[in-house]
Amino acid sequence: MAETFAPTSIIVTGGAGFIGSNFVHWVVNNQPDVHVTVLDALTYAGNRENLAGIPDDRMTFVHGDICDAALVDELFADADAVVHFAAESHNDNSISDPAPFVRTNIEGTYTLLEAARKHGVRFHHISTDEVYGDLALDDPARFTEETPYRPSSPYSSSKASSDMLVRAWHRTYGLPITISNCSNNYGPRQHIEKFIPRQITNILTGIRPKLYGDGKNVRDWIHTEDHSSAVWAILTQGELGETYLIGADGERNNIDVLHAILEGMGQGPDDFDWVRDRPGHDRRYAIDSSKLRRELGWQPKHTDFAEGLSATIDWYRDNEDWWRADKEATEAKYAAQGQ
Ligand code: NAD
Ligand code: TDX
Repeated sequence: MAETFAPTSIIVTGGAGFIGSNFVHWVVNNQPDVHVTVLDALTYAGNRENLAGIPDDRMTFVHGDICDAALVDELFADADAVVHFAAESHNDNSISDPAPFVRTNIEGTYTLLEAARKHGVRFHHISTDEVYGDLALDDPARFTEETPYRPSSPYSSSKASSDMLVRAWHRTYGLPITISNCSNNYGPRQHIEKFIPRQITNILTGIRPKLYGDGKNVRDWIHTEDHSSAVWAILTQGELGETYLIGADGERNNIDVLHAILEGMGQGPDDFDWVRDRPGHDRRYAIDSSKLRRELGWQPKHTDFAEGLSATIDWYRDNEDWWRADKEATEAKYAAQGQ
């Protein structure tokens, strides 16, 4: 399908994080005419190294906060579009301290929307399937663009709030926006607080993996590179004001994913600990991405989960320098929560 919007200068917020950095690499590798300005506060989750190797003439890195209205205003004066990834992204952190989630996810999105409105910048908002709450394990349904919002955690309710703001700025002010809600991402450079890299790096450091509750919670896994290609398709071909769900038919329960990690790393199937469940733990997420596939012709490439997981395990094994310094503090935080 032909692209209907061809930006040459985009701002990527949160571009030093897991998914944002993957998107920046994807654009640099696939879109030679596009210059990227990354705006990232380099919180505990941001890492400048995630953007290593990108030539200076393709990317400008700005170390700053999306809540800094003066800085955001200055950057938006020269941009065609913003792709907004920056967020506090971890559910467990939102339960122990919701304050930064309200600030970054809601106030930060508001700050960006106001600058976009002033300068006429197109706005693609990155959101999550968690805004739809959860599904029962035996429910044949999957989330669609029509599913009502029913978020469970401080994290998902702050993301739902930001989605509402983006919609309102379109309806009221005519801001050119699109929104995508994606399922659970995996791949290289994901922070080791998250499920898959936490278990891989536990095994690499001699710590037993930790499974919450009964382990039957289902997540719908997608490789982060497929998320990036979908975001580009929506930014350039999506209809203004529309929401697109992104998913790759990757439903799996946590115990099956953990067993795949244990097997792939030479451990026995019982070599893990059951730990305290997450309060309010969503049972199942499942995405129906047929609108995105039908209307924009998008397809995931990484459809073999075993292969993607094995490459992810190799990446953490080969890049211990990237995660080692964070491991002790991350596990100390979990231990204090009984997890
Ligand atoms: P991440 O935590 O790895 O990265 C977040 C990035 O945002 C970091 O680089 C951090 O420094 C930056 N940041 C945080 N607060 C900021 C602020 N106030 N100003 C500027 N920068 C700030 O997150 P991720 O997993 O890459 O998620 C990126 C986006 O994708 C988020 O909006 C998240 O809600 C969404 N999402 C994530 C998943 C997933 O599985 N991880 C799935 C669907 C949607
Ligand atoms: O040690 C663990 N043990 C465990 O059983 C951890 C860290 C998690 N879990 C479970 C909880 C979830 O059922 O694994 C599942 C995945 O957990 P997370 O990696 O924390 O992801 P989740 O809460 O599903 O949210 C993720 O997907 C949607 C991202 O972190 C969000 O940013 C995104 O919006």
